[in-house]
Amino acid sequence: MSDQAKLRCGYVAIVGRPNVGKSTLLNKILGMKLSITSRKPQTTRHQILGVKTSDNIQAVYVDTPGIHQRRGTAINKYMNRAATSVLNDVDLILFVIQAKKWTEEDQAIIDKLESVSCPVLLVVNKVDQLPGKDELLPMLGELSSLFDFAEIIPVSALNGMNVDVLEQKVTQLLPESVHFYPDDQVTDRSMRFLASEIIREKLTRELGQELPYTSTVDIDKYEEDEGIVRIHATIYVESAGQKAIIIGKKGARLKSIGTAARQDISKMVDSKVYLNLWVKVREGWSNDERALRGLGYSE
Ligand SMILES: Nc1nc2c(ncn2[C@@H]2O[C@H](COP(=O)(O)OP(=O)(O)OP(=O)(O)O)[C@@H](O)[C@H]2O)c(=O)[nH]1
Ligand SMILES: [Mg+2]
Repeated sequence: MSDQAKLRCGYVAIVGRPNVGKSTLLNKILGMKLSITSRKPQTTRHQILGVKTSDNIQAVYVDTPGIHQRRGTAINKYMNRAATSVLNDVDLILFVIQAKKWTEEDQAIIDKLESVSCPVLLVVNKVDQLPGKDELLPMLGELSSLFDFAEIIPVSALNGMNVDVLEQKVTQLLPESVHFYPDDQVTDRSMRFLASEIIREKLTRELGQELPYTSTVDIDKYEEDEGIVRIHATIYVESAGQKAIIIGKKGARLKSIGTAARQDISKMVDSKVYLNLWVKVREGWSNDERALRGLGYSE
């Protein structure tokens, strides 16, 4: 077998504080929308695998929830665990930060990286937001003194700038290995799970700042019939007030969340979709370990 034909495969964790663009980056690399994104921090709540296979090379990316320092609730702890547990289990780490916005939360992640043994690439995202290019070089210089990064790569996950350069670097750092997934597989997640995520994205986007991390989506029924997918889903909130906000005047808000979700799910499954959404109150679910497990938050 020639050198060129050798198989390479490895796990690549995408980590960073909330809202720096980790999921946007994964979607750009895959060329499709797999992981949900929003302007609000703490959008991603679970690990999600995105598999990219090009000829003899397979990169298995792991999108993770933003590592944060908000204290307390069970769901916040679950999200931090989901993000940090990958650090010692992967072949390569992409540590994503936002250009010109270094925070204590970024520093806390550097401290965690000190104990990992795989290479770490620093991905400086959102460089499209920098007013001038001359800011870039001094900034990269400063960042290089923080940690022994394998490389520092400025990108824009949103418009794709330099993402190909990042992918080339990833490829070089992947170990020789057989492929872990069939070459046409894109994720380890079921359509049922991805449908619940799409509904949660629409909910997050529709509600903006009004509803912090107190809603979740549970799929009650997911049935594929001839030519149509029928989904019954429940949105759980923590109070009657939150329920009223989501339903909106004469049900208008819930309807628009449902319509947007149905369109995206339909695109994903490439079929007609019937979507029935309910909103229910389940007090304290986000701080109740048992309730969390029942709602799909378990390792
Ligand atoms: N201008 C600009 N905006 C970006 C870029 N990448 C991501 N964003 C925006 O930043 C926001 C957060 O993006 P996400 O991909 O959801 O961020 P995340 O790191 O996955 O966030 P969590 O899942 O909450 O940890 C969204 O509004 C994105 O559109 C970029 O390169 N440039
Ligand atoms: Mg995310």
